[in-house]
Amino acid sequence: MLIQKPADIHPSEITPPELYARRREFIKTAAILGAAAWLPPTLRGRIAQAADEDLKPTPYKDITSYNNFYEFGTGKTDPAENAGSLKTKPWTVVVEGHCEKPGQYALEDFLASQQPEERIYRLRCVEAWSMVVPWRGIPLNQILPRFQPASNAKYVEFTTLLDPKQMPGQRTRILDWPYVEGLRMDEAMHPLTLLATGLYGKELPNQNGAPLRLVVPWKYGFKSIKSIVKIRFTEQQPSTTWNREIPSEYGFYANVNPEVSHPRWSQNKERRIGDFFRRDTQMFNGYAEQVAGLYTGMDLHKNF
Ligand SMILES: Nc1nc2c(c(=O)[nH]1)N[C@H]1C(S)=C(S)[C@@H](COP(=O)(O)O)O[C@H]1N2
Ligand SMILES: [Mo]
Repeated sequence: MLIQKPADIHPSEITPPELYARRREFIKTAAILGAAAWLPPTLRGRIAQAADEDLKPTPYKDITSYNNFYEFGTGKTDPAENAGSLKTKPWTVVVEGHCEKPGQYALEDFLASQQPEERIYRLRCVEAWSMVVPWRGIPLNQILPRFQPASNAKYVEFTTLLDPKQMPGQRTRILDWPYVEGLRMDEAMHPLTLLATGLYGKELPNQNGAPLRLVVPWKYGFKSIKSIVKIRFTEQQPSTTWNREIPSEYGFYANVNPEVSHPRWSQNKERRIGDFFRRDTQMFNGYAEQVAGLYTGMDLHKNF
């Protein structure tokens, strides 16, 4: 696939990274610098720069104009052009499956007026491009317990709105609509897993999955399902859109893994939108320290 020529970055579009950077990232940078203290100043400077660069938010313009949202077309600029007409208010989320409190919830009730957090995450697409997004969202583990999942709820399935009138892509058969994704319960409950309601401190633009979109930063972007209308607790592993479409290429787990190639291309490098050179892809997209434990004892070549 083609990578667009990076757009010019206007200083006015750059929100100071420190507004969004999490404390943990500061600590990480501090740790890296601490460890680098004995290095010659020039090299130390370069390492500091690398740590900052790694989480420097991609410009708002790029995050909101270079998208994957097949419900609005398969081109990268289609969602920004076509998603404007999606009606996101009012919005209802259906909760069903193995839980004590199933039902239809108005979005506000579903979120239970919880205070969203601002978090900067890397987003790595399976097509080997990446960006850094300052999300606004609520950790999924603050939402799911309210529905009291049963002990046999082993997985969570997420479904996107099905409405061919509003979503022109659904009038074609490029995918088996509606878009469905899923997580194992422990992945869904991991503190990094977010239900995003915004980015750059603003409401989520439609092309980025308004009004509610999943963000699982250690997995390939296709797990981050957009415009969610249904959450279902299941006992069996859900059948997910891309896995159903091409099982040899897209696994259920879809953890970012530079050691496991896609059948048609390597996954060990990525191009950050706006960069010229490619950079190394990190295990679990750089979140190994936090999430590797979820997969101990699993063969990640088989469970790709
Ligand atoms: N409903 C739905 N969700 C989706 C997609 C889609 O086509 N439909 N594309 C996925 C893919 S492949 C990626 S890389 C990310 C892109 O998110 P972004 O456009 O906000 O960068 O959304 C994911 N979520
Ligand atoms: Mo993707």
